[in-house]
Amino acid sequence: MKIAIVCYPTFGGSGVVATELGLALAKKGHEIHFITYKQPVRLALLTKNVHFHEVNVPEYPLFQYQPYELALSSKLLTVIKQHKIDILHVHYAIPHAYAGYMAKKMLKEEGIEIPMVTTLHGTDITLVGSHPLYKPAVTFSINKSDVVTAVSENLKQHTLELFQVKKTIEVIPNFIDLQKAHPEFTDCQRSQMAEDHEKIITHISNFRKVKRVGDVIKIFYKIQEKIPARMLMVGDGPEREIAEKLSRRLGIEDRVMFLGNSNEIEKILCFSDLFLLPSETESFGLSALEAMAFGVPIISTNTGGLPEVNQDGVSGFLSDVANIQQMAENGIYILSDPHIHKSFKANAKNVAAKFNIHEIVKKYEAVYESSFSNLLT
Ligand code: GMT
Repeated sequence: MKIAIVCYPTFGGSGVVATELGLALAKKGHEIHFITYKQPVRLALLTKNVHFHEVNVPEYPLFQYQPYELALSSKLLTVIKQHKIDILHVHYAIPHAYAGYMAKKMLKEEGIEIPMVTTLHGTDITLVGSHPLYKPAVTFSINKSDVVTAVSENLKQHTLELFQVKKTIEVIPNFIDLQKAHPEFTDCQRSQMAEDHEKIITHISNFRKVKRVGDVIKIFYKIQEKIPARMLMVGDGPEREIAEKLSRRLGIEDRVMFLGNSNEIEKILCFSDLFLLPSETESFGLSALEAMAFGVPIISTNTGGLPEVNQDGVSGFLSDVANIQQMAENGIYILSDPHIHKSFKANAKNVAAKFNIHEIVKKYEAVYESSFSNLLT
């Protein structure tokens, strides 16, 4: 199949999922066309089956806001026609599903019908999409998609509660390429980050408010009182400065390293002993799944789709949002006994294996097939 994928090219989870899915589909022989404003961060190589089309929005002094949706829908029209694309798969409803629908309408005028699959990722529903300013357009775009998927059961339920959705929403969870977390991966360089007797605790996110990075620092503060440890803060965003200030205020700045955005997530997870994700909400928690695939136990909150990923008492522990004390105690429990740590590490890997990319890609292929019949009815 020839598939056009629209996504955000940045470090966010939805862009990562879209890119990894496209690459996996390309490996299976599908022809993939990524259409977005910048080459996606995880898209290192363009090959025979992987193409990238950049959406340029020309500056014009009249526009206070550059009309990205307009440029995107025009680009979609051009690419779909030129490359005879079979399926349009948009990740993140805003504004991709909206622009996709416009492209579909324009194409129909020219006698071309193409199904649109919309994948909802979370913040497009929970944080942004439900705002009264966007809600009518988001509802419309969801209902005009030929197939709608959500990355967790929780996100599906949330979408049905928040929007008047007339479509069936199919749950296709996010996934992990277990090959990338293979056991013979030896390039860990743990010694660069910590002494042998110290544990390495990691947090990876976009440092937005919803991630509660202040809680990460507070949890780490309590853990390092009991266990020698270092904290790796990976990513960047608006709350980074607050977290940096807090670690200085708590006097642990020499134990907390802010690494910024990284393309070396695999290396970092390879030497991590524990992963903290105390988010306010999380439709899925892809970073937790990535950590689990490397055998890193997870201390997370129990909101959103997190319980579908992190199994309480198995791959890690779940706590109520802001329950810093309990999250710290759970972290200490896992790290303080090598046998317990080992068993949580093995469990984390086993749970992650359920999200094997090969199985999930098959589900998307089935969705693509079904989208043709949806279009015909
Ligand atoms: O919050 C983020 O990390 C970014 C955001 C995005 O849109 O990329 O992530 C959302 O989609 C990810 C991929 O499906 C999910 O793993 C994240 O849980 C979800 N974030 C939230 O729901 C807050």
